[in-house]
Amino acid sequence: MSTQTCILIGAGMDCGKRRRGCIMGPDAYRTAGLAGTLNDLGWQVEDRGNIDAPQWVPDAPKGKVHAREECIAWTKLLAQAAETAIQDGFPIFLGGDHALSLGTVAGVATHAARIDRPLFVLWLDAHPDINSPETTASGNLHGTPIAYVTGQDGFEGFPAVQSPVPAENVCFIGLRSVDAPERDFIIRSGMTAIDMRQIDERGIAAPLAEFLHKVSAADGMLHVSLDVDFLEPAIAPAAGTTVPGGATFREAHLVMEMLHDSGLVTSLDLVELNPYLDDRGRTASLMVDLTASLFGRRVFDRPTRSY
Ligand code: B3U
Ligand code: MN
Ligand code: MN
Repeated sequence: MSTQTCILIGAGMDCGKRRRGCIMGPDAYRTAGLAGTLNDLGWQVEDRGNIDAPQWVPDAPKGKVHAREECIAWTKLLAQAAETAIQDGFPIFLGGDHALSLGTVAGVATHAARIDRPLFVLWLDAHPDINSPETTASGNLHGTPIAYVTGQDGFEGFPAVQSPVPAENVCFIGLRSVDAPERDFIIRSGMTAIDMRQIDERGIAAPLAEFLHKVSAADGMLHVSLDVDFLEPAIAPAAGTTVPGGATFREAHLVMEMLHDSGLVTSLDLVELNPYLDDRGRTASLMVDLTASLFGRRVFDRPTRSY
C-alpha cells in the first residue's frame, strides 16, 4: 500500500433500498474498534467523522425507483468526499448501503484520471449491482452502482460520471444472485465475473490472482467494495439481503490477505452492514477483522507478492 495514513469516512446512507438500518453502520464499525485495530497494525488513522445526510429532499413523484432524489444528493456529497480523501491517504468508506458506491467510485475515478492511472474495481458481493434505474425490478438503487460508474444510461438527474471505469477493469467475486438483464450485460461487457461455482471448482485464490495480475500490469489503482452479503450469512447475519452459499470465513480472509500482499489497493468501501440485524456485533467485528487482514494483519510475515 502506498501510504500509511488511512482516512475513515462514515456515510450512513440508507436510502438505496427500503429496509432501514445501515444508517447505524459507521458507528458499529467504530464500536467494533476499527480505528484502534488499524493503529495497532502501524497505520495512522484520521477519522473524518460521518458525512451529514443531505438536507431532506422531496422525492420525485412516486415511480418505481425508491428515493432517487435523496440518492442523487448523497452521490454528489460522496463523490466530492472521495475525490478529496484519496489525495490525502487511503480512504475507507464506512457504509451505509451499497448505493454509496455511486459516489465513492465516481470520485476515486475522477482522481485516478487526473493522475493518469487506470482505476480497477473489485466487487465482493453476492450481487453484481449492475441494474440501471431502467432495468431495476426492485427499484432499489443499491443494485445499480456498477452500471453508473461504468457510464451506462438511465441515470437522469445524477451527476455525469466524469471518468467512467472501463467495463474490462471490473471484477466481481462471489456472485450467486444475478438478474436476467444483469447477466446479459455482464456477458456483453467483458467484465470478469467469478460466481460461487467457479470458486467451488477453482478455489478463490486463482481467479483473484489473475485479476490482480491485470491490475499490476496496467499500474492500476484498485478500489475494493466489500458488501456484507459476499459472506456466508451464517457468519455474517447483519445484511438485509442475505443469500446462502457465500464466502467462508477462510475464503474471505484469504482474499483480504492476498489484497494486502499485492500492495495494489488504494480505497475501500465497507457496505450493507445493518447493525439492527446483527447478532451481538459479530458481523461488525468480522468486517473489522477482514479489514485488518487487508491492512496487514497476519500470522507470519510473507514476502510481498507481485502479481
Ligand atoms: N439485483 C437485485 C437484488 C439486489 C441487488 N443488491 C442487493 N440486492 N443487495 C436488485 O434489487 O437490483
Ligand atoms: Mn451490493
Ligand atoms: Mn449484495
